Amino acid sequence: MNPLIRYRRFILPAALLLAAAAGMALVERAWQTASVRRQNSHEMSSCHPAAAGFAHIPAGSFLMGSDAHYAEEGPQQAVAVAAFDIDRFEVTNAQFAQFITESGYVTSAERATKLGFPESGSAVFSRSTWSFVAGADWRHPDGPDSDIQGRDHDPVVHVSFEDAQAYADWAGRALPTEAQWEYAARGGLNGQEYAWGDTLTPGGNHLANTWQGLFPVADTGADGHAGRAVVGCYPANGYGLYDMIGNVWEWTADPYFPDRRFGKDLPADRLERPIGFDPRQPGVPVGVIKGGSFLCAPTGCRRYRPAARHAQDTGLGTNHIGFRTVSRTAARDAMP
Ligand SMILES: [Ca+2]
Ligand SMILES: [Ca+2]
Repeated sequence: MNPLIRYRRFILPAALLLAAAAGMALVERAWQTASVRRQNSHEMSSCHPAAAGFAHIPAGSFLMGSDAHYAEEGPQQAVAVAAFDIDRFEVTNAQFAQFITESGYVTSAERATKLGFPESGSAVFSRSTWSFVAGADWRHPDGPDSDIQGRDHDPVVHVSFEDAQAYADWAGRALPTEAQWEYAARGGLNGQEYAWGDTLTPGGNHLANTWQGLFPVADTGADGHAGRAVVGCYPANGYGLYDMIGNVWEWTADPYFPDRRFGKDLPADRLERPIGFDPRQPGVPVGVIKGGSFLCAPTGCRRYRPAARHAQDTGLGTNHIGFRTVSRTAARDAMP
């Protein structure tokens, strides 16, 4: 048989695939360019980069979790939380820099060899994929050639659980428990899907920095930002808190278990607490992160909801995980 005839059934599909890939790349580049323009104009007009401070969260009970989405979010149950106060914003690069200057602390990413990684660095999502990038750390969020010049009010990233805990200790504060975090994120609404109600984009308005478009190929930035945003660019929730949903994921104090009730009787002292368990990465110490990030899309990760939770290697920060702190309290959440 003529080789051309033999292989022509493969040639057309291959050509179509190549054309599709090239087309996707062009679309991605065009969207990214447009997104940067939207981001710049958005940050000029509606962000609160200089804002700081705490919000008081009153004691109360709420429906924690959800039975309508991912299995690890259930069961939905009533949980009582004592009063506390919480940072209104994600911790920023400027705040973290002050901590580093005053304490001399060195982050996990900067001493990654001691944690078993081949060299210092961290996990970076870039060009549609995750990779370990040598030299990536909080000062170099996208890799060694990047920096945080002019990004004082971006949320700090590439912080491990240990780093976040060290900051909280320095500040005389604590990381929120999972229950505290979710209670605060709901902003006084009870049992609703989102931090602002039951509709993701009410009236077509985007109320958090997430991902629009085909994940992980192209983020259209329809919400005003493709990638991290300066803190405080989206409306506050009912408690006056910004970016509880989206922008960057946030560490909680709690170890991760597929069923959150496994942790309900653990001692409050974190040093006495187990390292958690995630069947998808057995043997890896895992903590609970909440809120989703700029990478959460309807087609990829629908975790831009207060009930959503995710397991994260406690030793590994990434370029989409940060944190905020709460006041110290002796009271544990009352989970049935
Ligand atoms: Ca976005
Ligand atoms: Ca957040």
